[in-house]
Amino acid sequence: NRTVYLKDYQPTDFIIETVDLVFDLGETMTTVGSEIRMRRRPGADPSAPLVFDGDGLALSGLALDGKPLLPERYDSDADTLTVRDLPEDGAFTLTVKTRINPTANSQLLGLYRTNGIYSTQCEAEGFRRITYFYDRPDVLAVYTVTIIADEKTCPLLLSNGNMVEEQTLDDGRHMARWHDPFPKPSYLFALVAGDLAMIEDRFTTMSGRDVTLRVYVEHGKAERAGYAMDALKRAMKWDEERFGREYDLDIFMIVAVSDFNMGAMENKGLNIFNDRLILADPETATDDDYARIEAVVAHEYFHNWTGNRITCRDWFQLSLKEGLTVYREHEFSADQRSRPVVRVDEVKFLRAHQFPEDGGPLAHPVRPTEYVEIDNFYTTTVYEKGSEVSRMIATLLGPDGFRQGLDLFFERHDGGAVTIEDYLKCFEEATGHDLTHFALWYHQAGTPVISVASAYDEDKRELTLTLGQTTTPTPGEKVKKPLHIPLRVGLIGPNGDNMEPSAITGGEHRKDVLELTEDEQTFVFEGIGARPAISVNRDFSAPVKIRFDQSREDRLRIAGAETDLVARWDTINALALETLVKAAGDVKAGRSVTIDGELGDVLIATAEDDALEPAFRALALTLPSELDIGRAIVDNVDPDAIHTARSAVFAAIAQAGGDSFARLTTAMENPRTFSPDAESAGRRALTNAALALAVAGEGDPARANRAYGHADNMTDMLAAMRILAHQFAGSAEAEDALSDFRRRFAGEPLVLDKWFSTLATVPGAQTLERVAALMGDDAFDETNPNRVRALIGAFASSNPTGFNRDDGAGYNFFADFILTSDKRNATLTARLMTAMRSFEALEPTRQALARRQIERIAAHDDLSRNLRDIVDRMLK
Ligand code: B3K
Ligand code: ZN
Repeated sequence: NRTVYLKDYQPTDFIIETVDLVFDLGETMTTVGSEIRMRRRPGADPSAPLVFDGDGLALSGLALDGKPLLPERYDSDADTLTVRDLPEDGAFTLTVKTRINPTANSQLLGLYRTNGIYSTQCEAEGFRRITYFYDRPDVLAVYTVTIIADEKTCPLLLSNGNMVEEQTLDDGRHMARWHDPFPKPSYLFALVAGDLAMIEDRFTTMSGRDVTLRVYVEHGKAERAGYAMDALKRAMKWDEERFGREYDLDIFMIVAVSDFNMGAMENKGLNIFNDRLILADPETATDDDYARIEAVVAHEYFHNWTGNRITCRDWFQLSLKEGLTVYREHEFSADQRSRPVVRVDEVKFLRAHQFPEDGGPLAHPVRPTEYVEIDNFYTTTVYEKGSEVSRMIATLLGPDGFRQGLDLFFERHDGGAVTIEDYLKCFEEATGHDLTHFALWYHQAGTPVISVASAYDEDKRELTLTLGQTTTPTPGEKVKKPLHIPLRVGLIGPNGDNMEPSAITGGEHRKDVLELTEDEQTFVFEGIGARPAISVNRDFSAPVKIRFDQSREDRLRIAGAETDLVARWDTINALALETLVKAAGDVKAGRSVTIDGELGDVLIATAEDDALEPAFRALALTLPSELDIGRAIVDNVDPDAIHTARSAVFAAIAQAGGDSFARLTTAMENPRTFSPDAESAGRRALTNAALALAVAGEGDPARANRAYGHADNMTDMLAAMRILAHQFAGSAEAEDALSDFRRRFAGEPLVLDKWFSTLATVPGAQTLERVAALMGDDAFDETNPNRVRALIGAFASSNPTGFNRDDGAGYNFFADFILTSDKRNATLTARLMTAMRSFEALEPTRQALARRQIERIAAHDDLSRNLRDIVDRMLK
């Protein structure tokens, strides 16, 4: 297997100026003609051959300046095209012809045809499955694309940029020509052809330019595209106001397709989306779906500047566009919704996905230095940790400093393919800050652990905080250095007020943000009249773990009074987690589970506090999941003990707050007509969190059953069904709701994904048989990534007791699936496989069974490069 190293980066020997592509679309045979205007790079070796990338291609024609090339001038195989004796200087045109089969393309990478729609996915290395090319992000060219297809089945012919010509041809065919004036790398190329419905709107940019906006969806689904369109317009406006970024073409298009490997793709002027991230109406989409659609539509739009106008020099710089764009997306969501609630969701996501990645066999820096398969590096580390790194820059520089640095970045690098260093330099030059030490966040993997010790001196009115930092070794990186960490700290006085120190000494700080730079540092807060409760990492200012042996009394003060709601939630959550971890230990040791009353009191008081927004109260009322508990236990994890313990704690809290929870299930008034706004969503979230507890306290599904029957929107309906299915598994009520749901949404694959996931995550050993049987359900389709993730993905990654059955049957089933799926769709399969990346945290019996199955997969010598890379790293 090839390994690609950052240190080997070399610019290409040739520069491409323009690319003229002609697609003659046929279901099983599409011909692709590519006319490339290029020249040798000044200073390049005058005898160097041209070496283009391919992937599974066959060359069907090759010409230089219009004349066919003699066989001795070139070599081609599936993966490479080499052309020799090209002009030393001066421009020339190379014409390359290939034939591809879009229908047979089950990898969903390159040009593929599913459901009658031709569409493309080229990032990262899909363009080379269409034609031979310099398929790398630092080769920017101006594209003209001609599409020829049958007019009846493909009335719609789309590509990047603006349409410049349209013509009817003979034999029922027609053509359209698109021109994109902005030079771009091949990974941003896109083509869509087929028959789709469309909604249209307009946007006037801040400089007064009129832009046409279109969202294309399957026929019959146009009414479900309105929310995505609305989110797009809000994102366009926000990016102008917040970052001064204006859209640059006359048209912006989004196409929703049903077979898509990931969420969405930011192709220039023609974003292609997984339809689950576009389609929404109250009957079929949950509040979470709406929030996700808003975020991803914005994310892909924001890429127009961070990614497209300025792109990456090479794929090691992926976080340059992804981390920054996630940060922009997060800020957008925070401005559109409740900032603290959005932030808590980000923290939960980071802890559930990025921390385990960073602490396991697949750990890598935000900017890796080597890869075997770049597809496997679209990770939560590159995306979400990368976003946290940009957020920390904003924290260290302040909002104005961040904006100045970003303005300089846009001004200096527009039209460029750049590196993380280029990005950091802009902040340094714009603000005078030195980010040399800070840059280590990009290069060192692992989650830092911050230890906190405090001492209060009443006579001196001083609080001393001693802060240490360590990062545990990660694969290939034994020695860790201290990072530059911005840590926001709050002091909460005896009456719950924020205490302001008269001075902070002992190290750099920017207002309440301490700047840790060494292994250990001591900060002194002066002018503190009483011993405060210390709230560390407010707003989750740094993506770190905190070890602070704080008194229960202080934590209860924070849980009840902290004005930074992120830190307040964090403390409430930590109190619950501590109880749950202890309970799991009790179960494992054969002791009975006891819970202290204080936890219940805190949860109930928070849930009932009308001064807090409902969405926050719902977050507080949601106990850490079984997976969260497992991660907190760290090793020797026994999923069954955790399940028993969590159920017992849940039941005890449900008993303690029975009246409150029952009252809260009806207390939130919702307007008669459904609105997906964040506030209404928050009320539904609180109602449903309370419902889960209320029925647990009552030990009777009746209340959930009624809620299911009365639900007039998908959020409430799904919540009720999940409560029935998970808390009353096997009951007549649960089975009735499940079969009602299956029947009601028989023609709605995206809604049935929620049904598959609900069933796949029912706790307990028996779920495996159900999952296996569901693979035979008419609605299941193993070629569709959404179905696979909804059933198999949910089972493997979100059902700890079902998947980790103590007889290993879950792993065996999964490994069988992985081996067949790998032949079909390697990207999807490698991603699924990461569900097992933390197997070494399991107790010894399960760990051995899991390892045996991973080894069984690894023993096959015909694995895709994607899967090979993942299993090899997992077993290293
Ligand atoms: N840039 C794409 C992701 C491409 C993944 C390729 N394996 C979507 C996004 O991050 O916006
Ligand atoms: Zn992105």
